Amino acid sequence: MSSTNSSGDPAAVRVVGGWASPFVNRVVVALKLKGVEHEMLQETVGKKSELLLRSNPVHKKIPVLLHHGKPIAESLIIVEYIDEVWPASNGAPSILPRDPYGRAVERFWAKYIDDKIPPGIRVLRGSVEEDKDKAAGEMSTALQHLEEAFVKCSQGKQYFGGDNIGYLDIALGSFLGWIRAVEKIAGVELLNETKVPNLAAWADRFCAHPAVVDVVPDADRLVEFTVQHAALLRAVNVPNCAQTSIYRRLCLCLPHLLELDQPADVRHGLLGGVELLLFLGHIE
Ligand SMILES: N[C@@H](CCC(=O)N[C@@H](CS)C(=O)NCC(=O)O)C(=O)O
Repeated sequence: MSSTNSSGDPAAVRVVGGWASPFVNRVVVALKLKGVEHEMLQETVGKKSELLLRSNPVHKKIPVLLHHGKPIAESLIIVEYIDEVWPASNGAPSILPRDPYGRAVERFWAKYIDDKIPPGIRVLRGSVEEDKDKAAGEMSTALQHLEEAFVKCSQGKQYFGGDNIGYLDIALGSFLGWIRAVEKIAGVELLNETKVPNLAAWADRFCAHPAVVDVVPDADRLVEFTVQHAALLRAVNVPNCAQTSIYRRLCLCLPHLLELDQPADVRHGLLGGVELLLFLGHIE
């Protein structure tokens, strides 16, 4: 659960999310930028809540923003909604540019980011079985284009949005933890200071911003998350496993294993149990 100042009733704004999701982090950064008080409802990995299924019945994905109980899904749509409902005031910046052309340009690049970055991350973290070299090459090309976009949009200032974080900063910045994590997991260089110097310097500035620093997780935490998630998927992904007592035991430990507040030694202990079952051949 988290909250920031302003806007009165804490239940007025709730986010159905999860700490490791870059899409959720977009919403949280936007709310923090605007100083909007909100409540985080953390979903458990591997188990969708009734609230999520009810609030986003089409995609069943996080994030969902609940504003006075009304659900809004899709991270970029939510960010635009936040910008409209809480317009620039008292130091809270505007997220999208004011002029229609500027908005069109930023929406173009935000769509490009969503088309290119998440699929590459999925391959490089190993959740999709595809050619990793090809994925790394495609991500590097995308980052090269985004380096050029940064130079044009920022016009010599600190962020895509100029003097403050804007729409494209949020759209791309939410992936920075994962980009750095997959660099470690796959042993590739993506945000390379030689190839994309402006983007590399922007990435450090973005992650240090007060609206971001506690939101976008660091690479090591995401690497640990990836290892645990992969072990669980291996464990539960066996034919007829739902009939087995092992599966039932995994279902008991799975919701706890990846939770944010679980101490690392407890998570490691549970993971060790899963690995031992794998080793003993109870599950493949
Ligand atoms: N286009 C969506 C993507 C959301 C998304 O992929 N969320 C992931 C978590 S990072 C999710 O809920 N996955 C669960 C699933 O696919 O069933 C957005 O921008 O909000």
